[in-house]
Amino acid sequence: MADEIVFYHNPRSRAQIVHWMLEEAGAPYRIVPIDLEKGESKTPAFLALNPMGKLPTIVHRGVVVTETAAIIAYIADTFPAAGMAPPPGDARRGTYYRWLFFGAGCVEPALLDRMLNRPPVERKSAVGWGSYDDVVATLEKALEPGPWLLGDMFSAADVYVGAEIRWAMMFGAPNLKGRKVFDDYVARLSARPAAQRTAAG
Ligand SMILES: N[C@@H](CCC(=O)N[C@@H](CS)C(=O)NCC(=O)O)C(=O)O
Repeated sequence: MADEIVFYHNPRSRAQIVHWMLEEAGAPYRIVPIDLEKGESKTPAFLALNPMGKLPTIVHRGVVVTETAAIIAYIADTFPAAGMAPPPGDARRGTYYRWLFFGAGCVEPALLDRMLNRPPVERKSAVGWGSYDDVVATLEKALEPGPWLLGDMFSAADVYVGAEIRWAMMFGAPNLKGRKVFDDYVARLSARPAAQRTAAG
């Protein structure tokens, strides 16, 4: 297909989030499987696309996009009929950006602090994501009104931040599973047909 997105994928990676997003958006795509164990993300051909040698990576209309949050936002804007992002000029766009960037800049490093048992930093004021506990408390507050981060509007920010929360719960990160706000949010996310279609890879 002429306009299809070439999607370099491995289901046991952050690329899974992009797979879900592609399905939510109804975007045309073709999967190129990448075996990370076999070093397929470190070949000269792949490194020419993404010098980080990482997934997810997409190519669309001759342009390479990397970084999960950027890819998610790109798909939302490129396929606006899916209604996955408030359009520019809509006040909700501010809230949308807020949580998308919070996902990449705060949730991701805070989760990795916990999952990798990194020692807490001495001066959390100097660290952009503060602390794991502050990040979780902030998410809980954002999700309390529900059902989504933007209230009634489901958006690409839910795909990204929701996938992070779901992943963290699966790996036993503290203070998520068993808290009603997070349990209910993840149940709503998991019930989405696009999430179910891509759950197996
Ligand atoms: N900042 C990147 C991180 C991507 C990343 O770390 N991907 C992992 C898989 S989840 C990867 O490709 N690892 C293979 C490697 O580094 O060799 C993003 O947000 O997409």
